[in-house]
Amino acid sequence: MNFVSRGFSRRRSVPEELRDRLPPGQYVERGFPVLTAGPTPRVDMAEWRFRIDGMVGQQREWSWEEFAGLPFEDVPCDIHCVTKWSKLGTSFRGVSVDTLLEGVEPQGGYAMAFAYGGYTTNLPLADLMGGRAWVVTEHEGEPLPSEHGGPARLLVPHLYFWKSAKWVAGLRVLDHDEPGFWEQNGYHNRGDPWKEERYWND
Ligand SMILES: Nc1nc2c(c(=O)[nH]1)N[C@H]1C(S)=C(S)[C@@H](COP(=O)(O)O)O[C@H]1N2
Ligand SMILES: [Mo]
Repeated sequence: MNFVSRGFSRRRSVPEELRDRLPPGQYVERGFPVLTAGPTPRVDMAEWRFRIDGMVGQQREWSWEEFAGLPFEDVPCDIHCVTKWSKLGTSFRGVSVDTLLEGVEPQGGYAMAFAYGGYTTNLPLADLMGGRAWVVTEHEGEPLPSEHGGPARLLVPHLYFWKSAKWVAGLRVLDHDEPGFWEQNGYHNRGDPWKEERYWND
């Protein structure tokens, strides 16, 4: 009775207590791979800004010093890359997008995250709210390394990791949905790892 697939045996090597945290088709990665389309942009801290603009009642912008004065929280989470690795039980520290949206008065239901270096990714505003998205500056107690998006990256752990824009520079609120960089290049528009929303036809 040799009907157990190889994929299944790989899955069985996951410790019992973590098994129900691994979405379908993913494997556990203990390191932290770097995946970037293009070079790592150099971001000068004196020039760094995080901005919320677009269809808003009130545009907001923070310098690094201003941002550092916002309420930070620890974010223990699992992250899932569309290339099939998942990193379970990691942690970041940052400011929740709910906090950043206070007083902004969004006039649309969508957002485009934009980054130093030109990367973009689109999300419904709902996926950025409700304590599910952060702009993080630390990983596991250390400043976020530049190859992982430092000084600051978006973190949206309930969606595939391409939605977590590294070197994030802001959020543009839109009244319609528009595909970002990977969403124009074959990746799924939303990217829920539990539904295996990897590519256009998933
Ligand atoms: N600015 C920017 N953000 C990005 C990317 C990128 O190329 N540029 N790649 C995305 C993809 S596809 C993944 S899987 C993760 C990888 O993050 P990591 O390098 O910290 O593992 O970042 C996402 N955010
Ligand atoms: Mo990715």
